[in-house]
Amino acid sequence: MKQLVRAFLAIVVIALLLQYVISEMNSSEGYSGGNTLTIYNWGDYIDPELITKFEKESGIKVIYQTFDSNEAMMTKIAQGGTTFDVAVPSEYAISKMKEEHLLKPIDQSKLPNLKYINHRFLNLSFDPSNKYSIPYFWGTVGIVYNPDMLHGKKITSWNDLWGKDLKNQILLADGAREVMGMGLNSLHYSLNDTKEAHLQQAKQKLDKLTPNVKAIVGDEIKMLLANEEAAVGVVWSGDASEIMGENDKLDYVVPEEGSNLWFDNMVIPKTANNVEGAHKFINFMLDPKNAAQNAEYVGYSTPNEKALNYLPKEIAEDKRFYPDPDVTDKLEVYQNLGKRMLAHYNELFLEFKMHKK
Ligand code: N2P
Repeated sequence: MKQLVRAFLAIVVIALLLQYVISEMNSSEGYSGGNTLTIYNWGDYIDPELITKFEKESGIKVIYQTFDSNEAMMTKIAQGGTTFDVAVPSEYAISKMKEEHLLKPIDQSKLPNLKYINHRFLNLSFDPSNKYSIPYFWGTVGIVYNPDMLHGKKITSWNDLWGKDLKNQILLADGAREVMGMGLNSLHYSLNDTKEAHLQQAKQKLDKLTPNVKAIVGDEIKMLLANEEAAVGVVWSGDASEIMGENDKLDYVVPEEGSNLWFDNMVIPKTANNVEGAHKFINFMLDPKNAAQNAEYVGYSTPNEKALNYLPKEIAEDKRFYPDPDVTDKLEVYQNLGKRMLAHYNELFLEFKMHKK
């Protein structure tokens, strides 16, 4: 009898343990349901205090996960097995996700704070009428550099980066579109070019940059540049603004050959479990005070017109990070080049990375 009781207890313990392990696995894989909300965002892209504030205000528990490229994020969502409620892709990725039926429509009647978004950031071609996406941050791609480390040299163009004086001095953001875009733009081609000959030329040109490239890195690029581990970085504007907050010797320039203008928007993936909570969170992030707090914390530019009133003047009026429409009109937004061409861009970028190693 004793043995039977022991065996029974052992089974109960094992069953409980299994249940615990499964629930842990689910939560780490973006499981949400009940009163939880799973958010999938870029690394270093939110003030953690805002998550706590949202949890307190809404009574919803947030599970927060990060990604470091649109490609990684899309693969994960397309694979299934996750239940992300909110994600933050960039424009070409939003267009691709729409095409692949990976997004749920957004109910704008649940977003009273949408009125604070500047019209310049609404109804853009990747999502006319904002049926699937709501602005979060925007910016450019450019060069952050340390004139002191370059003996006072000013950088103004992509082609400056190929100079012999920059040996082992450049850090590149780890993005396929960004690096390929730099190669294409440096040859005065569009960063949405699809001609094979142009792409090959861009790849060859990038390979020639290799001696000057110290590393291709993720979010640590900010710390490395602020600590003067390298003199030059190819970065998203918001990262530049954060780095310059740490080290005031640095400057940021959008190269004269042209560059990228990008938009990161909040979306509700098809796999969402808590659509109601997702709308609450999106509306919370659209609140001008929250949007300003977020922009000040992460260094990126807010599309929220009213939030600008809550930002320190030196941030809101810095034209390097809040360029006027006549400047941004000259930049290019990444187009959704189609599944095959996007995969080809990735391949070329990976080959460049291998060449670098
Ligand atoms: C934040 C990265 C922002 C990406 N770490 C810009 N699309």
